[in-house]
Order: sequence, then structure tokens, then C-alpha cells
Amino acid sequence: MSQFSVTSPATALLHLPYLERYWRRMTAAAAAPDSGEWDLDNTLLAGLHINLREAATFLNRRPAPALAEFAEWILSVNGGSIDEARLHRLRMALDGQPVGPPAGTLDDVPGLTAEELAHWEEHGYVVVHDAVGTAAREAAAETIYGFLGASPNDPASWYGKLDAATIWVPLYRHPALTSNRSAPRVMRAFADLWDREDLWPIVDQAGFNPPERPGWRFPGPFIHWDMTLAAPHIFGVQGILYLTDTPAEQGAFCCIPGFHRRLPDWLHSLPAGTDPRQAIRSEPGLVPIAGRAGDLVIWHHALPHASSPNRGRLPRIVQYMTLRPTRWPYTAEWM
Ligand SMILES: O=C(O)CCC(=O)C(=O)O
Repeated sequence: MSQFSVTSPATALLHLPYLERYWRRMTAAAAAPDSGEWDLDNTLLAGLHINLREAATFLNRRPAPALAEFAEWILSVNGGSIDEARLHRLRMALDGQPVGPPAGTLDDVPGLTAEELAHWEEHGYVVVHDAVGTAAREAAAETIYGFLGASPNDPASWYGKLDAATIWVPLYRHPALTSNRSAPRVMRAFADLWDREDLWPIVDQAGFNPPERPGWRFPGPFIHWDMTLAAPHIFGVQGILYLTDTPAEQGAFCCIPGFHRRLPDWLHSLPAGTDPRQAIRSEPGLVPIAGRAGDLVIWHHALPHASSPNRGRLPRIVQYMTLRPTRWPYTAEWM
């Protein structure tokens, strides 16, 4: 009798390094202190094309899902299978082996210029022009309109499906959005800033911020940080891809340029007992960053930032994105 083994896709997933450890921690009855592996959580989920919050929601159910159920769910949200090249790269990375960029090589891809890097150092953000091509950003914008059941030519349709409390659009894995996350210019810009190529596109949402009108007021996000304010303030980046032209008044992304350089002093200058996340609301200097369709704004996560009310004629349509290396130092304490 010939010997052969058949490995089901779910079994292959179960052998992925770190998956079981992550599942065990997330399904534990009591919340564990920081595991020191939050970076690996991001890498695991990015490699599996899963959003961090989506995974937490699935695993926080009680009774907790079994490991095999988790693996089946991962496969099902990936359309039933994950291609072996993607799994192989993830396996290597989680095993501590060196890996290259998410796809292809970045050697011939134009990176950030000396001026752009100098702008980054000084202001803490950079606008990467033509980060994705015309067809790619048009496909992504069309996908977002389609998801919302809206149409660019019908303003009445822009407000229909929006939950009044948010401009986020929970669209995670549409191919038009997935491919933008690893577009060569996108990857190269993030690689230049991290100075590494072992990057993982985090699965983030899209955004739709229509013009304000009676019955629709901009719901935020108002000025905030997504990072901990506890020291040390470790390097990190966030990004937003404008899928359509975004003049300053059309709900553009806003930030306080240069704040990444003065964050520690600013924190020390606050009177005892002040909540920095409240205090930042009265800080001057928040400016809108306009951009053309296809521009990617990347900012240092120490910049306080916000979106803004759309006082233009057209919706602002975006894709949020960031790429992170397999492992990176981070500050575990949340403040
Ligand atoms: O949508 C925007 O312009 C702001 C994005 C933002 O606040 C965030 O990504 O944390």
C-alpha cells in the first residue's frame, strides 16, 4: 500500500508557529499581562489577512471557540484557502527566519527622495504621490461606494448606510483593497521609513466622510493618538490613502506637524493630574493635509491627528493602511 498523507488547509494552519499560543492567550478566562508578543499578534493576523479587532471579537465569545474552530474561521474569511507562498512566508517569519517584502522585490521601486525624508524628519509626515495607480484607486473607491450602496452621482445615497457614529467602513479583504496594501510604491515608502523590508500590511478599514448637511454632522475621529503615551516613545507609523482628490476643506486628514519631536517635553509641561488626551484638544497647530487621488499620507504615530468635517462638495474616500515589520520594540504600558 502506498504511503501518502493529505494535509487539510485547516491542519496546515494549526501547524503555523505561534497560532496556538495566540489563541490560548486570547481565549484565557482572565486577561493576561502583556505577553511581550504584541508585535507577533500583528504579524500573525496580517499574514492571515485578519483584522486585529475582528479576531478579538471572534475569540472573546464565550464559550470560547476551540483552536480548530479558529482555524476554520480563518480559512473561511480567506475564501476557503490561503495560498502556500503566503503561508510559507508567514511560517518563516513566525519561526524567526528572515523574510523579504510581502511581494516581489523593491529594488527597482522609487523610494522616498532626500527632500521627502527631510520633510519626514522635521514634520513627522510625508505625502507619497501616486502611491497606487489610477485603475487601482478607482477600483477601491468603486468598491467602497458599492459596499455602501451609494453612487458618486447621487448625493442622497451617500448617507444611507452610514452609521451616524462613524466614518469607518468595515471592508477588510476586498481584492481591490488588499492589493493596494502591497502596491510597490506603498511597500517601498514604508520600507524606507522602517529601514526594513520584512513588512506586513495590517488589515485595516476603509473610510467614507461625506459633506456635512442637516442630519449628518462629522462624528470624528477628533484629535487623538492611537499609541500609548507612556515612555519610551517608540517609532511607529500610520497611513491613509486618498482614493479621490482631497482638498483641505473636503474632510482631509489633519495633524500637528512636528509634534513627534516635542511630545516628551509637552507631556512634562502638563500640570500634574492633567489627562494628555484631553489637553491635546486645546493645542493649536492642527492642519489639514490635502492630497490628490492616489496620494498616501504616512505619519509618525506620535503626531496628534484627526479627520475633519467635510465642507466640500464630494465625499472623502480613503483606505487606512500601515505596514509593520515582523518584530519591533514597543512600549507595553498603556497611558
Ligand atoms: O480619517 C482620518 O483622516 C483620520 C484617521 C485617524 O484618525 C486614524 O487613522 O487614527
